[in-house]
Amino acid sequence: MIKSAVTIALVPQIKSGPWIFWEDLEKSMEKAAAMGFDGIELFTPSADAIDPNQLKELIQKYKLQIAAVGTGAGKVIHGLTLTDPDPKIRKKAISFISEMISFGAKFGAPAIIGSMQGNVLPNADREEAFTWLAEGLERLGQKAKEAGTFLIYEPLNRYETNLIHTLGGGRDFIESYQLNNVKLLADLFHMNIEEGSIDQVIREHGKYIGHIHFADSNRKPIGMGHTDMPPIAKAILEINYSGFVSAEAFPSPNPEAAAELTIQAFSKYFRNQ
Ligand code: LER
Ligand code: MN
Repeated sequence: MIKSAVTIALVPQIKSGPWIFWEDLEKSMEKAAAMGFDGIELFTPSADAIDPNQLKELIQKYKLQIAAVGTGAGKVIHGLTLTDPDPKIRKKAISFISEMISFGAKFGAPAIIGSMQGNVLPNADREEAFTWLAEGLERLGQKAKEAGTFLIYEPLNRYETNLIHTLGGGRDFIESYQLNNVKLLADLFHMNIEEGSIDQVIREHGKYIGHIHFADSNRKPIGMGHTDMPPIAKAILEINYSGFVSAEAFPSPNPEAAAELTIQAFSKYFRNQ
């Protein structure tokens, strides 16, 4: 069954970003649980920012799952990416993400590689950057496997990376480098910018999709933009997707209302069929 999730960001440096809840962890979890979400997606400054025992108690208390953990703080706070030309930085990026994988795996949650993929720098060799990315994803996919989970790679829109923008590009990359244990993230906001037909692309890449970011065309909660959601929801159901549909959207008009709009949209499209 498809599961609902809402994002909680605990990284002050990304405060203007597309995350629904910003206040302290427990208050956000209490609200998410009261609204009926199945899980939360967490963005933390590092793998040791939250005491795992405390988080274990909270997820039991509020009956929430951890849908996924974001790794973007590695770039925002420490300037790390998997495609930095400096091997020492790439190594640090791999260690940062490895620790996030171990942290998430304690809760059965996969880690997401979004902005940590980086960019090909001007005048740099594009093939070399793809090789570094593939090396990183292969090692981290292996690490996730050992930890009992999988790794999520997220194609981002052209304004955030110059590497891979579409699910098709992600699939070709996984296939050509024969990456193991790496799934794709279908972020409906990025897809709205980069894909032709979102529902068709979802149908074509069903077996590759491991996580979904749920946001409208303007990155506000579903229903606040012009994305034509019914055919997209139909495609998600048709591929028998059983992961999380997670609200990575701006807290517009405010976190509580954004979460409410999200859970209503989620119920409309995925529960009351
Ligand atoms: C960034 O735009 C994004 O979609 C995140 O999920 C990646 O860190
Ligand atoms: Mn995303």
